[in-house]
Amino acid sequence: MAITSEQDKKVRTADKAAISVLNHDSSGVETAFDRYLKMQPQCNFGRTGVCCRICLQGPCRISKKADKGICGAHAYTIVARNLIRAITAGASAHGDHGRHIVHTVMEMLKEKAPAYSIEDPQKLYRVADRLGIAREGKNDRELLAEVAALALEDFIKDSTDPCRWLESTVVEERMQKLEECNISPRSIHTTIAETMAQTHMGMDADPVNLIFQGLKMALCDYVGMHIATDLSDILFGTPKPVTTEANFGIMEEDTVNIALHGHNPLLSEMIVRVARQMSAEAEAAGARAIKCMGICCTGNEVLMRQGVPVLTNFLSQELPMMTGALDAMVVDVQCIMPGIKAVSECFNTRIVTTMPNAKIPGAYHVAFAEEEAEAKAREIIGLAIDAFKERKGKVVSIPQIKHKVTAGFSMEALDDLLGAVSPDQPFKALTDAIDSGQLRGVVLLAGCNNLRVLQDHSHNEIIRELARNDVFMVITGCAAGSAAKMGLMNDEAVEKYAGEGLKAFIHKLNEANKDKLEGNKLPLLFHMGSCVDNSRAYDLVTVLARQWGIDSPKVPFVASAPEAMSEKAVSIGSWFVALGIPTHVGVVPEVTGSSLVNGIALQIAEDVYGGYFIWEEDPVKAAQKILKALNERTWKLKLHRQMAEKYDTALSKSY
Ligand code: BF8
Ligand code: SF4
Repeated sequence: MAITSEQDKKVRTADKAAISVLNHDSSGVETAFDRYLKMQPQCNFGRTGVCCRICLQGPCRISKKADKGICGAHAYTIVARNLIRAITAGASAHGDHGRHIVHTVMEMLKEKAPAYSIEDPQKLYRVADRLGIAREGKNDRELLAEVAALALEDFIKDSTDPCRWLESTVVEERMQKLEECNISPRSIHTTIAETMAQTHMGMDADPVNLIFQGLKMALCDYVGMHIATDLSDILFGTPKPVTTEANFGIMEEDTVNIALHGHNPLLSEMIVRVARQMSAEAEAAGARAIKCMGICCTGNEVLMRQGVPVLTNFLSQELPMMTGALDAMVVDVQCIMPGIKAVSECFNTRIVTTMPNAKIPGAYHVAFAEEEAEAKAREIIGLAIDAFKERKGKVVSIPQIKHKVTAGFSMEALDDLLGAVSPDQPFKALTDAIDSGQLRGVVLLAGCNNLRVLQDHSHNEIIRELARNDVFMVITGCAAGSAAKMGLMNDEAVEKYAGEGLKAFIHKLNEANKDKLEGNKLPLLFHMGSCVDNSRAYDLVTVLARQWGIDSPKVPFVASAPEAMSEKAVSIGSWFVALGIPTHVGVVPEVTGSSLVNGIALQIAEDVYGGYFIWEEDPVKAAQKILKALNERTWKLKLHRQMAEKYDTALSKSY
């Protein structure tokens, strides 16, 4: 979207509630929207990946004047090294998240974390079966101990056996491919050490070797997030459809408003639970109730399991405070702007950090501890109630914008819904719809916001265009926050935006599941959760591949991160590519300084893995490219099936 006026330049968002806050704020408080403008122009060496700061002789910047670094490193080495260090940081973040949950499970099994329990034994059985753990004669705790021990092995083992969470969740042909290319990782922590060593000054200068290591690292990202998803479901329940609301209008003047922000459900689940028990304390302070609401991926976690409303997504995380109505923002890890502290000072919001590795100077810090999780949650809610007491009676300005949201579509929930149409093979309902041309394929919308593009605009344009073209869409992360805020993640959006095929498909599911949905109807986009739950999205690829009897690069599935921002997004995109999926990124990553590395991402990756990147910032053109990628795959699949039928042979394995 063209930025035409000075005001538009400052307000780089398509979210009406965010615009309203930015336009009406007279406090002069600085937000990311201002800081982005102050940061212009940004350095093109960094932007294209050709700045090396790996040793103390640097920074070395590749230019017409200097075509190599001081040590002789070419642009391709520098770009590849920077890229795979970003992947390593992303995989470390997801790995750390997953390992924290493994640790909590182990503490729980030692009776040291009394607030946690096995909420979903059925999920435990499914995970144990998938990992090949015999269940006979074992109770749930013994079984969980074995699952957790295997999870820990995927973090630390030194043997070259495949990671169990990789091997057990991808089709056999994909695993063979990863082994053949020597990118099947030993374990998460070993691979982090390998990659950091390989990218040290004076180590690997071969860009192809570096990129292969980067893909191995990215697969560790996948393993870490899959472990996080599985164990979170076991501890807190596997998501089922829930309906609630999203955007700033969910805040109320007379409730204690608490935003839960970050990624890890370990504390936020406790806060939601304890908030439900503390209504008397809130009423004593003059509040009608305590209202929890989510930001970023912690928001997704409590949305899909507890029906907690969505406040906002990444880029507008500072703005809810500027309404004057937010009493506390509780943060755990990742994607937390340090800028929230300065904003909070002007608006009486308590910023509460909780994790030892994500503190903000001057903020309240309540150290999270598994053994006293409920007491910590109580302490934090107490801080929010104190803030409410100080705020009571003061003017607040809450934009009255909110939309209905239906979320919580885990693979289990999809299996259940599709099973109402096709009981013996639930996902055949989806493959049949694609085979018949009713649906064009499946797209995952994922990823962040990024000030390089107008907030939420690309997400929304792409979603509408794909809906119009009958694409079945799943969604995670801040893309989901965007769709929720803008009124796209509900049944009304089906009627407004879906093409005839998609509409008919969703109507059929509604009809078949009438009793289960209890008056609710299915949304335009199927919310699978937080960013770690991109593991669920890839489980969908695997299930579809198995249903068709093909390897993943033949599945008409595309991933798209229209407003990617974080190193985690770089990592996720890279494993999607290695696992055979075309992946659109709407903000060109820092690789264009090497035509060789850029060429690997855009083209050569496809020859080797079947997946490849698509860089496209224009959302309309991006939607066209995504549709083209889906069409190529449905066409090829159809042709191969026709040939197999005609000559009575097995379906071609090639892609
Ligand atoms: O892990 S989508 S801005 S919140 S990185 Fe961060 Fe990006 Fe949001 Fe979730 Ni994912
Ligand atoms: Fe420069 Fe080489 Fe050092 Fe990088 S590793 S900063 S290119 S001398």
